[in-house]
Amino acid sequence: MIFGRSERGKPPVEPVTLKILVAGGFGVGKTTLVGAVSEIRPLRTEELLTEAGRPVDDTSGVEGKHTTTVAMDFGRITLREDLVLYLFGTPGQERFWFMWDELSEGALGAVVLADTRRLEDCFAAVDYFERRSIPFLVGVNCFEGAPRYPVEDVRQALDLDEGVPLMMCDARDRESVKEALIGVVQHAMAYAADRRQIVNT
Ligand SMILES: Nc1nc2c(ncn2[C@@H]2O[C@H](COP(=O)(O)OP(=O)(O)OP(=O)(O)O)[C@@H](O)[C@H]2O)c(=O)[nH]1
Ligand SMILES: [Mg+2]
Repeated sequence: MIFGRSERGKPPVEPVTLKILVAGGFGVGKTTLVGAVSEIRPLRTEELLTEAGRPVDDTSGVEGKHTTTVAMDFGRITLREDLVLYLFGTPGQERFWFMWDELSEGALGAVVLADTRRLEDCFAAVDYFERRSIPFLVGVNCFEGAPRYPVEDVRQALDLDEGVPLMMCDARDRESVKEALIGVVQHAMAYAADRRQIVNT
């Protein structure tokens, strides 16, 4: 780099940075998802699940889980040279939901993770983004041993609007997560374009 120019003579690109939320119910794999794709060491705010919390922390289905997010996860992924996503994982437990308003400030869109064994746990997140008109995509995190349903059935069970994309994913798999993130960005762009058209007509 000489005088701000790259060696090939092209001016350096200033990447567009977008903020994406990763939301959903307790233990659905939000922290796992951010960790799977982040190219920086993700910032985590995990606390141990304790005996005292047992009555309120329902770990059925994720018995191997020993910690929970109490504030947020933070990670970053460069999708293209000129497109960087900042990922903000929300805490799943209801008692930490006051963080969501703060985290959703300026967000372009969200991934709502769902677990087919506890689908109802993501209703609150779906509702949250619908109410605030924040575009979102539902990612069904395919845990081993969890029943698999056709996409259409899950969509119906969640009572999703037609325009909301839904896809199967694996929160531990970088490529799968990347695909979901690209899906959110595309959906959010299309959503913004639609809204502009409505405003202009
Ligand atoms: N088999 C399987 N296990 C997963 C998958 N995603 C997450 N896990 C496991 O499920 C547990 C829950 O993961 P977390 O990423 O902590 O969930 P979370 O949504 O961040 O949880 P909270 O922040 O407490 O709401 C962990 O023990 C993960 O190792 C998956 O796709 N498949
Ligand atoms: Mg978490």
